[in-house]
Amino acid sequence: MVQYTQETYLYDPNVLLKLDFHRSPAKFQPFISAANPGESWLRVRPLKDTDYDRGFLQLLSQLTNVGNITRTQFLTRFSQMKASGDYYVTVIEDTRKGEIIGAASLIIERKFIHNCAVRGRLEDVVVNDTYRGKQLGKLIVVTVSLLAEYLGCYKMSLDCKDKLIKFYESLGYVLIPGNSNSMTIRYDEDTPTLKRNSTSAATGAAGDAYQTVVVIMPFKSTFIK
Ligand code: 16G
Repeated sequence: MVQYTQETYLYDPNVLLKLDFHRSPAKFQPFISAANPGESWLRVRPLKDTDYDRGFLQLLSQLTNVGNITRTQFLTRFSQMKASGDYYVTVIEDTRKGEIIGAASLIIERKFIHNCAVRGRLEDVVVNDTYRGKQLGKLIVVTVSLLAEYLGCYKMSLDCKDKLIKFYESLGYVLIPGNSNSMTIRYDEDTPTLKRNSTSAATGAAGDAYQTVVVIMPFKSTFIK
């Protein structure tokens, strides 16, 4: 384990304490929030530069292919995200073990439309499946969804597998009739140059189709200019 003299958050952790979980249509039983996640040993917080040593990447590998990322690569990407100010990678830590057990990212996209609005994208949602029954999937998604609203996004959207539509619907996301398609073109991940040698539309296996689900924010703030 590497010893750090100082740790850096990706974004200000205090913002998470300002979120009003009563605004979410999600039903928490019992009621929990980012500030009070239900167990004294659970902590909802922004990603830290030290989370390389807390199993963050191993957790992401429960979602998709992560690759062998070195500490330097991780820290470089972390710095780029922090400098941009538009990445809100949020995690749940089991502080007893110093291990990241849940994660979700809000990415802010800056637009010209809607009076130079900002929109949110919900990405890379994953919860360690050995922590089932603690509402942590709901907790991490609601946290970043409320964060998107707090930051002034006019909408937040996500791509998910069909089997997850019910879950996201219970948190306020809707399939917009006539406008719920997610289309993808996949590029060769092994080609590190801009010149790609393979471009093919991803069709996915039957029953594995992706849907776009959107939540429209009930109010707008002007937090992000
Ligand atoms: C899902 C995730 C997306 C992630 C992708 C990885 C959510 C809401 N959606 O679509 O964020 O990046 O899976 O799959 O978490 P890929 O490796 O096929 O891109």
